[in-house]
Amino acid sequence: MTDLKTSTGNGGETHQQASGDAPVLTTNHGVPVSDNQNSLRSGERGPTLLEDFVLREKIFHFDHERIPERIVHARGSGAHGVFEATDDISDLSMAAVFTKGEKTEVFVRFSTVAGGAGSVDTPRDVRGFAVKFYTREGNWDLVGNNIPVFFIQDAIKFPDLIHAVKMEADRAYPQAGSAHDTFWDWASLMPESTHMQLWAMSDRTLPRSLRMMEGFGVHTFKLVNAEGKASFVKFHWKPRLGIQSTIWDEALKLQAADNDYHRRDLWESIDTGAFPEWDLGIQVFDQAFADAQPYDVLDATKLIPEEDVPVRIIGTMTLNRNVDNFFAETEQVAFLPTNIVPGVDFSNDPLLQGRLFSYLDTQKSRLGTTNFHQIPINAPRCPMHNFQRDGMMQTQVPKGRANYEPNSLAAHGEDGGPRESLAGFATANAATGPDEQGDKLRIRAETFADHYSQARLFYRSQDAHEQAHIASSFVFELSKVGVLDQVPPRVVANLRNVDEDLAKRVADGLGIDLPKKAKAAKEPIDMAPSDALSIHKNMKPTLEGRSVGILIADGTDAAELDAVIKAVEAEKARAIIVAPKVGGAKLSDGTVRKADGQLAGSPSQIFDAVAIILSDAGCKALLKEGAAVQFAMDAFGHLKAIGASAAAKPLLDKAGVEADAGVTDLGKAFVAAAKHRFYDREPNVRTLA
Ligand code: HDD
Repeated sequence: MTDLKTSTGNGGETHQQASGDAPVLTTNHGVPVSDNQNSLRSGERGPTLLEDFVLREKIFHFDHERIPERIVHARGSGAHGVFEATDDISDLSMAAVFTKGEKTEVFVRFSTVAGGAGSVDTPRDVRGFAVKFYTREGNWDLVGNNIPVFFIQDAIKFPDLIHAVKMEADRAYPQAGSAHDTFWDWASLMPESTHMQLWAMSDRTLPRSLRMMEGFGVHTFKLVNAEGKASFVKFHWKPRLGIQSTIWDEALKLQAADNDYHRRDLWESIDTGAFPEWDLGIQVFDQAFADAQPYDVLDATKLIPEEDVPVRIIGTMTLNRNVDNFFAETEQVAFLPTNIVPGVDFSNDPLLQGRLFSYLDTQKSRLGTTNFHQIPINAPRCPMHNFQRDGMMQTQVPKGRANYEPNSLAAHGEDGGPRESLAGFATANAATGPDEQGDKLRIRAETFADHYSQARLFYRSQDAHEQAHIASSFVFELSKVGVLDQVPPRVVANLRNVDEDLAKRVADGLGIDLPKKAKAAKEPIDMAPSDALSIHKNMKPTLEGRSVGILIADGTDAAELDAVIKAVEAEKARAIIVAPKVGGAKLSDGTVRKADGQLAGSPSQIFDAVAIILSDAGCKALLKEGAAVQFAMDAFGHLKAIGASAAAKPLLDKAGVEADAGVTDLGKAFVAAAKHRFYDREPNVRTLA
């Protein structure tokens, strides 16, 4: 128990002196500190003394608190958890992490890509989905995204992509978004980025919650079994809560309402015991399948339709513990695609091959030392021995003389250090087919030349609402291209190879003539649409893990309110009371009900559905409250269910809420409606491209 005696100094400041079990405040070198409020000075009003090591150490350490932020994925949120293997795949991989029933500690970091560490959570952006498995055979890092393909085919283009998408070099804006000249200038000149452009312009880049995103390893990897037999594999994370996204206007308003919307949502879910879960799935295939496809499985701009190779679920990941310290864990965690374990191997994907250099290199720059693997969040949980020594910030104290190998020190009774094990070899030698060898060339295989067929596949697999969102996003983003008039037509010229209707809608939305179709390096083909690529076709009608905002005011019927709260909580959702004053509202039965949020700071975009429970007098008062009108108007505009008491009707009318399947009374119909979004409403509330 902390036991502090408090006294007041001359300046009125508080001194808290340790007694009992409270630890003594010390310097970094363990010297007790008697006064943490006043620096050492000569006389009461004299100069501060250079010898004040307490002051100097404190300021010195503070001055160096920041480390370089990640060049990409700087804004992130992390959590601890466990992965449990649920299926026996020993015929495919010898990795211990996949042994049925094996539980492996994990750390996950989700991120946006383009923004700085202090940027907001909800811009239109790809999300990073990086998982570190602390397996008993060493760390395996699956460093993926929430989109299964990437913008480029070869890592040599990565610096150009990132320079183009991040804030522009001279003016240092915009922060965290692709809607600007340099990104679209670059993208319009890189037809290979077209498929990922389509994903980026879809609602995939507007996740409702980090807990409701899919994750993908993106590249083709290999699984290797104990006999050294290799199979190709793609990794998928499937969220148990279903995939769900917001819509653009909602995401924009979320930025204003809560910069930390996703970070807070992740933290609070774990904190309240609603642990986020994902199933890990694999698509496994062999060289013969790969050879038969119209795309190259080593090309990271391509996916393998789940209808062609079904996803087999092999385990479940549960995030069950928030970090104790953001910097020590989430900021210092270092993910390395080079971290693989026996039983998992790389493919020759040229994007993956380039990543294998970049991540190790960047950690030295970020964390300052080659010994970053000793930082607790990065350290393997299994024993680790080798002959690497010294370096900055070395924290280990290896004993004896064995810092080289081979050695014969053991013959003299000394510790000779660790030795090689064949356990590591089957992985390194595994091949799926004849190794590709040949002349040294800077060249890309002809099988990488088709840049449009899968973009078309993606677009044509979406429902009509999703297609409208994609077309409208292109219009929005290209409308933000300033002086580079040549860029929007160039994007549309590419889109003509994807889908003529899409190109027309974008050109029309921009108010430009349809440009000549861009010349395709290889003519696209029509692939069979894949339902797995649509969010809407895979949404789960559920309230689990969601939240319902309940707007009340003085006079709200207490029984009606309690019934809604009960019904919402029965669905494993959170009921959050919003009132004009955070102290609460006086209900019909005379009791005062405290609010979870004040109306002005709790707009409806932060909820999945809203209930508006007002008395006649309460409604009358709220009619003059812009935030209340906006609450209903935005819930309607963001296609959410609205359950309202009869007396709330004037507020709904003022907000322009029209009767439809999503506007209900407060009974069972409301909870049933709250499990859905009402996309059919959208043409009534906004014009889409
Ligand atoms: Fe990367 C970070 C995902 C291509 C270079 N990347 C980073 C993170 C994720 C990804 C999730 C954040 C990890 C964390 O939370 O700390 N990156 C991807 C995916 C890619 C990809 C899915 C393509 C399939 N990346 C890629 C390429 C390169 C990099 C081609 C360089 C050639 N990525 C980096 C990096 C980062 C990084 C500069 C920044 C911070 C870090 O590594 O640790 O090295």
